[in-house]
Amino acid sequence: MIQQIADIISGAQRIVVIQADNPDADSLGAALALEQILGEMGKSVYLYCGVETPTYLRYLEGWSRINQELPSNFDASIIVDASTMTLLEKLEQSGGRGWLAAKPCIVIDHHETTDNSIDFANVILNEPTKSSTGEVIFDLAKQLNWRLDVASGEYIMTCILGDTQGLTNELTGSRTYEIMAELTQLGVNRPKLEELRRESSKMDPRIFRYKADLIQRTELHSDGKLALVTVPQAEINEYSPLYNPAPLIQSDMLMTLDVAVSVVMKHYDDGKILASIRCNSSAPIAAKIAEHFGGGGHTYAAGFKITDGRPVNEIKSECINLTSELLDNLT
Ligand SMILES: [Mn+2]
Repeated sequence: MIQQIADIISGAQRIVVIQADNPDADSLGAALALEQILGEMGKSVYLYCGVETPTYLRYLEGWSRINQELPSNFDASIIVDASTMTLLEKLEQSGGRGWLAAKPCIVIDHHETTDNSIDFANVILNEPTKSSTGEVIFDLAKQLNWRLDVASGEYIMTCILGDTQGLTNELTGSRTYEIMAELTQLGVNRPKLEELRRESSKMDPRIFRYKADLIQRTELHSDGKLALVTVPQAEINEYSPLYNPAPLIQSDMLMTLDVAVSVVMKHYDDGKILASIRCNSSAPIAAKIAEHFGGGGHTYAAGFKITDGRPVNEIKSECINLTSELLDNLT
């Protein structure tokens, strides 16, 4: 498989690197690392992603070189951080699938599940034991004697830190630490990368004050286990363009002693209500709450939408009662 990858790369001059429709630090870092590595080898590399790069990732120099359309002419493609066509809907819609299938295609990934797999790929290098696509690329580079420099090393470290949430989650393996050490030896400066990321995620002073407001207004119910706040249309208008109110407050809610469930309810003038639910590991009930209101999601993160015109206070009381009941049933 490694040899096949080497052959495809050496036989190609113009290479397209493709990110799926859910760009994150790993897929972006992987794409930029490949651009750097292959560029150093004298290849021309074209970066593609069907959706716009989220603003929180734009601290990575290079995001602006990503195109939302495939080039008319290329010799081979590399899809990073995805092994399923389900995540390549934009490409499918634009008819890009046929273009890719006509040329050699390599998939580099680390995801366990592969339903609806990319059947036209010539090589699928998918290693679920690795923390990130960046880690797969690092090991691939070692095997193929691809030269890594500080720039590609920084992108690979960004991949690893992104998917492992700063080396804190279970994706972090012993190899991950070894690679972090090797990248550090190469000259990659982790504190510098952290500072760049922090700088770009700083909040507007208006948001800082608004956060205090939300904290003041947060109600604690169910013996302090449920934290809930409602956000009216006027605040959505004023603050949502700067920062989404739910992520602004929900991790702080869950870091409050006894709080196990946090709910942020946005209510609009036209009667629509959008709720975001997050839970701690002690209360795996987010999906159950959401499903009661016709929504859905995961055990610890879910949401629902009400459009039948029922007033927010009614939905709120129902949510408080239901959550109390579900919490009681846990014990
Ligand atoms: Mn990944």
